[in-house]
Amino acid sequence: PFLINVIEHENFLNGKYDTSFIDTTPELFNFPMQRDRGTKMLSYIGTVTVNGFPGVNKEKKPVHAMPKIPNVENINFQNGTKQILDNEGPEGIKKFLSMQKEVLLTDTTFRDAHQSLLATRFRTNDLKKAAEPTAKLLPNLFSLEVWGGATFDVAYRFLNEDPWVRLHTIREKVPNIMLQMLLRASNAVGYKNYPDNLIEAFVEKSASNGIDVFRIFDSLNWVEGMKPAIEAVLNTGKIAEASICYTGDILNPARQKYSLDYYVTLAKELEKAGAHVLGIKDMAGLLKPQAAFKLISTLKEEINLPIHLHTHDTSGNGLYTYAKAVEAGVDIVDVAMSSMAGLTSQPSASSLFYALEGTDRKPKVDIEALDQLSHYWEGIRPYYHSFESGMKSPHAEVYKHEMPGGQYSNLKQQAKAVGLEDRWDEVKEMYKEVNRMLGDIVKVTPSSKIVGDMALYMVQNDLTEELIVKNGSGLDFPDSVIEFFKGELGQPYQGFPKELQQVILKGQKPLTNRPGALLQPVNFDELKEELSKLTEREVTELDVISYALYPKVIKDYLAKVSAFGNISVLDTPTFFYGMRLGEEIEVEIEQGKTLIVKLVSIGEPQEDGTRVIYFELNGQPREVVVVDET
Ligand code: 3PY
Ligand code: ZN
Repeated sequence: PFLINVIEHENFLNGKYDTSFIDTTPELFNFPMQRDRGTKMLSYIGTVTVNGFPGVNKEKKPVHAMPKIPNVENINFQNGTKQILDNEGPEGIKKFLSMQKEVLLTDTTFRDAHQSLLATRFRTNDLKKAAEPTAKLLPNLFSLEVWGGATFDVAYRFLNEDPWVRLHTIREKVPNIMLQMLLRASNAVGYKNYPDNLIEAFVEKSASNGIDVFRIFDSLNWVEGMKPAIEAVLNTGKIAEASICYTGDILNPARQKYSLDYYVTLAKELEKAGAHVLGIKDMAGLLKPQAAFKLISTLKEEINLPIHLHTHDTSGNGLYTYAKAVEAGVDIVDVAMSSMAGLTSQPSASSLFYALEGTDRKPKVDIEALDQLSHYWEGIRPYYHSFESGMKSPHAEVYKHEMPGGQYSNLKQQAKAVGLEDRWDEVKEMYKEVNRMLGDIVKVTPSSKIVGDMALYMVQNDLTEELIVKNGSGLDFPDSVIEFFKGELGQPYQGFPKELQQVILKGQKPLTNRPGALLQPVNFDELKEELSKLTEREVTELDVISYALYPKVIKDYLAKVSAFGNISVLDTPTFFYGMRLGEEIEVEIEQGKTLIVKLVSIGEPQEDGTRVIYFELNGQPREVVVVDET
């Protein structure tokens, strides 16, 4: 299948992406404002039926078996970590962790698992149905990772839904387990450094709208760059899980830039900065089992914080790494429900459960519950099959190129888009080479993108390091690479390679300070006024924060909302494929208000490029006109 996984694509990140039928057909928005919700929804269904959905294979709407939602009607919520945090604060959580002999689990199915396997495409409509069952069936989880990372902009950009609403929805259904998010420190949930006051406001609102645990990382492990985010989280009274990103190999004598000492020093700095929990974020899955044992046992001696380990199972060794980490005393590990685990995602919760049988660290979870939840996700996953990466088996090569799981398929798509599909092996080799040229940097969003962009650029232009140094003044380097060398993402460990920096910057002076401290603070009142002009609905503080982070994305999102209304209520197959002729669906547009929609027929294309689509809405005939983009 042809997959378009664009979120890391340069054009996309520069806002040059193609929102095809929406951007190129302004007449889509020429509807009278008073159009009712039903008609707006029919316009969406008609449009997607005729034109398809960006990135979804153009095929007949598949028929799926109904995913089985675990029935938890007769089960009560048990108190969990959320109550401990609310009653006793972060210190209460630390105390609780110190008393557990069993390893605790974070379920990543609602965030990283689908970010890593399905280009972050899970919709709130599917997530929300698993939220209450998860909360009731797995009350002993440490946390549910549900937000942050790429989920924020993908929700607006591709799913036409509001990530804040997702947070509220899940929070309402999960009163007993802490909700966790991934925060890219000064990059928040974006790809660049933002002004400090925006980071503060974003963290404050994330906390007051439901986030309990903030996993904070910097893409260069630059503690200076993490401090404002850590500070902001400490001010909310929630959990600051400051994280080390793991790269290299502490066991390899030839790769000692990132040595055991390096990580211990970093961990101590994070402890000093006020972290409640130390996160070890192994974003590419490079932490080998014996290295995990050594790292965790050393950190357990050197610092006085609970340790939360995150890995990706790309190499196939994830579970072995966890087993060794558990042996070394790790407090919490990240897992996904089986049907959403493995490969570039996290190791499976059920597999870990069985692997630890016979030890006193076996997690306190109900294996039947894990199975039931896994069956639900197994039923949901096929809805998103167009977004599968195509990786079918463990990929131990990751130890060589060190590409984060989420980047692998993206970069492959980018390579394909610029005609380098046949040279993919060269691109992987070049990725490794560029990492070396850049001085061996930590590679995780957004620093990983710099390495990827440069690798593609070099392969495409048949460049070597030598040619770059020789002919650099005449070369037009990728923007992300220039920004990196300018210091706009912060400072890499042991600094920039000076010669290459001079070549790339062509005389410009790099920053040595923290970029966020130099950026103009965001004027929220001004933005609110600006945003109010773009929408007829009332603008909230949350909208303003989103707008400050992603102005163009929010503008596009609001335009889609005014054309189509709230389409997050549609079931996922209808959302991606529209309807079959003669099909009838029910759409609950709000609690207790259901529309019955039947697609009666699709008119022939007219001279002006439109088609009339004939529906029945609650038994009454309705027509909508859509632009045929095919
Ligand atoms: C993100 O920043 O989205 C990540 O998941 C990095 O690993
Ligand atoms: Zn991850």
